[in-house]
Amino acid sequence: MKIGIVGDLHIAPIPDKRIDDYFQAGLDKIEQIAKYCDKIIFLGDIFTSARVDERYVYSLIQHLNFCKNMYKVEFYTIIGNHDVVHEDENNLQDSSLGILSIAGAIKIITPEQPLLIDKYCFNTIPVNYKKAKEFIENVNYNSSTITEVLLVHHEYETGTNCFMYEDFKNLGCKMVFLGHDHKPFEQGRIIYPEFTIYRSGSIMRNRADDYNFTRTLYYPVIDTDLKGTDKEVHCEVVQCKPAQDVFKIEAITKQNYKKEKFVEALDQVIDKYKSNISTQSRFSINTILQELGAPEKVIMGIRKKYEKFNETFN
Ligand SMILES: [Mn+2]
Repeated sequence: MKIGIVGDLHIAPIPDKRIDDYFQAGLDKIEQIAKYCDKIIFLGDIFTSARVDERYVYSLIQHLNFCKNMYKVEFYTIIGNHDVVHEDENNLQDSSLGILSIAGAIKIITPEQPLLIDKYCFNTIPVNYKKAKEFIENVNYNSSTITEVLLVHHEYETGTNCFMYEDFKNLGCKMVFLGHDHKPFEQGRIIYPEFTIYRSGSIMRNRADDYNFTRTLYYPVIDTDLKGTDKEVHCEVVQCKPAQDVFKIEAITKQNYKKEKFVEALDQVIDKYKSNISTQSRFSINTILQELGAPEKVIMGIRKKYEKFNETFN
């Protein structure tokens, strides 16, 4: 049996940087995945807000039911921060995701109701960071017969309110799948002695961020027939249009231009600072960029470039 674990769908409203039919693109991707998998588990943020236009909700219900009938697939999800008001699972009944669930189109996995498929147990933690942090302090999934899988809709080792390796290492789960952050891990996963953590990113490109112009969309699949082998989890590519066919041309050129502009300015400033002995002691690329008014995204991009070549960025 193949279980696809799919990153944020983020249905509606249509992002202003897109020129194609974003909603239809989402439906097409669901169908592609449904053709391949027996079960599909979403990692939260099915919707971009707790209440979206009901036309999207009903079309999505129809489409999920169509896929269920056509491809004999089942849909599940955990709850994402965008799916409920105030990051509170108790508000599910007033949300678009709640309607999806009541309509029977999708089943919701909660900490109280984990999902058991074959010899795999899919657990999750609360969507609110503080509650989630308290929750995992009292959890131990250790089991010798069942593979415990944790589905998480939170930041990991980056940003504020993020989880760290230490938070998960003693939980007794073998795999952790992350939603929320739309940007995938560079290699898709990080392997630790205790568990492997996966982040494949959103299957949608709803923001005109640099990485969305170049990346391949994919999702991890657990093949339960290959349990215990090194092929137990593999990745499947999601076919989609090239970036230039879905994003406004300004979105693409603006991003490239912005980055080039700052890299160029930075080079000039570094040259200047380097030849000036009196300023060398307070030389900081980060500070220079801040002074130039570089946006956080650009700073991050440059920082990554430095780190890629093992150079210090401070
Ligand atoms: Mn989210």
